[in-house]
Amino acid sequence: MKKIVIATTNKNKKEELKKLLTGLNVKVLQLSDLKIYLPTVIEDGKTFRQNAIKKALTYSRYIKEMVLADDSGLMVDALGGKPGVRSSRFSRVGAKDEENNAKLLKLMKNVPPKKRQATFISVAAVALNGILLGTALGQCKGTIGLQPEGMNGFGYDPLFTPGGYNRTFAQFKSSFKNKISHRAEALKKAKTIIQKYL
Ligand code: ITT
Repeated sequence: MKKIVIATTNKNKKEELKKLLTGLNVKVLQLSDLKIYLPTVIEDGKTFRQNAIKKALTYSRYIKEMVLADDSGLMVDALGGKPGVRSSRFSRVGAKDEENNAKLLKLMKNVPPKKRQATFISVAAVALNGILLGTALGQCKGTIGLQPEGMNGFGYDPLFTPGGYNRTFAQFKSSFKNKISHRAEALKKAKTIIQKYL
């Protein structure tokens, strides 16, 4: 059976990606399964796509199996698209999710409920032996709440209510988030790319 490596250092993303890959006839590995040297990838791209490609290509030069990377984040309309590619380090490098959420709420303190639209973005990139096989974009539109709600998920999930629903991602079960999320949409397309090389 062919193998694919989920190239992320974020354990929550890893769990979601693993579930979203089900159905493919492939053995899923994570970076910690590989007993090899792996470099730290500096995410200095201006777009999610640039960062996703950089992660997939960099890791795939060290890993012999196919590599799947994800670059993702939240774009808030009232903040001109911030935190964007800086989502994981919005308040500081190495910030905890709670710190990033607190910064977001502070910046949005005077933004009324009707103007709190935001979009979660995920770009998946697939690479093999230093060659990019493809990228896939997923988006999920919603709104930012006035306070964190819910205990599930990670990152900005307690603040994000997907359009058409009245609960945050953190209040839904992961199985439901994995049906409607930005990452679900990106992975559905990425699976078509992966399938061609199995
Ligand atoms: P890797 O680069 O190793 O994959 P990372 O956590 O640095 O791990 P990103 O650079 O893609 O990954 O940053 C993603 C950040 O965007 C993440 O830390 C969250 O703050 C936010 N984010 C992305 N997807 C999310 C989701 O589904 N729910 C909540 N927050 C999310």
